[in-house]
Amino acid sequence: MKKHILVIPGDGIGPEVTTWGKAVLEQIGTEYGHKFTFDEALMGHVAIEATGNPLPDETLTKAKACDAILFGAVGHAKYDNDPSAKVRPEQGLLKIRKELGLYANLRPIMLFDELLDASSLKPEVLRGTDILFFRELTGDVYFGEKKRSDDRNTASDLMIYHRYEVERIATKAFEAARSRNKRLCSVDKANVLEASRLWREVVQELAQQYPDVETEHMFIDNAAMQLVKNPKKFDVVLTANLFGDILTDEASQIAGSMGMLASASIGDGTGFFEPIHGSAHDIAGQNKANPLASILSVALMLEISFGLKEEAQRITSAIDQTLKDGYRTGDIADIHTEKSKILGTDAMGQKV
Ligand code: GGG
Repeated sequence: MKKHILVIPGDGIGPEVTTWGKAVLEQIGTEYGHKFTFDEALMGHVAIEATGNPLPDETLTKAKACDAILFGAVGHAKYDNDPSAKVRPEQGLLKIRKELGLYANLRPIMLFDELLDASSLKPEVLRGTDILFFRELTGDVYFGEKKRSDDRNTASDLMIYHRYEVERIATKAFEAARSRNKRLCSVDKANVLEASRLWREVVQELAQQYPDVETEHMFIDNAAMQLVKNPKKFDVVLTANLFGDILTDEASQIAGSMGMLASASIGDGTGFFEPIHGSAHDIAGQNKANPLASILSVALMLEISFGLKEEAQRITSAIDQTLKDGYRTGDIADIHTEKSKILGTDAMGQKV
């Protein structure tokens, strides 16, 4: 198989972790006889510094022409301390999602047995958890109109959803539920928000077409609580952009660390694969970041975009073995980890 992959390392720890995602792709290419070619492009703070634009035209052109995208992270502490900044790294990420029609963000909460102790939750609560989140990605307050009053003392972000936006992601989630354990939980705030009432209405209508799928509706506040109380309760979780962003960061603690969660953004065309973690500037350039989420993102790319299931499985098995051998990055190490087996980004990538 021949595929052309665009690597967008981005900011902070993005370049360090995507190096290892790319290296694993190259290794898979060698082992299985696939020809993967690569190009690189700028996005986020590095792109602002180089061109003034968080998503340069050149990056978008390359993104539209490739077979899949491996992305790292965007963000910089500088903007966190300057909330009035007009141009921000995250705008690049939001724009590329919109431009590529990447409306469905799949976030699997995959548990490696070896990491049960790395979580702050009890192993007996965690064991057997396997959740697939569908986070809507191109609507909600992220894209609704933003306003600030002339005196700067009042601000609003419009939470907006259209029927077609809910329908298309809900369809993907129902199809996934059908191929898994036939359970879907749609998370909203329909007791308060009109956008959530539309969300629930559309999901309820669509559920009629999937009588084999047990459909449940849950308020976001309850879902956030249930997720840590009894994560096994969930199988496919369908939710909006903002709720999904927050809920999956919470869910990363089930897997042991943000450094363990990969994601696939899909929609009308090219797939976009990235760890759920951000740019983590506090540890950037220190060889401390966990590369496993980037490597797992590559496994998702192989399976979802290229249909290479065996190759994807080969990657998860390699990670499983590395963890069984006792190797950990700092974020997933615990009191049982031998000091000599706590590795930096590069050594961990090399082991896998
Ligand atoms: N790799 C994920 C990343 O870079 N996250 C930073 C960010 O801006 N996230 C916003 C979002 O995912 O909606």
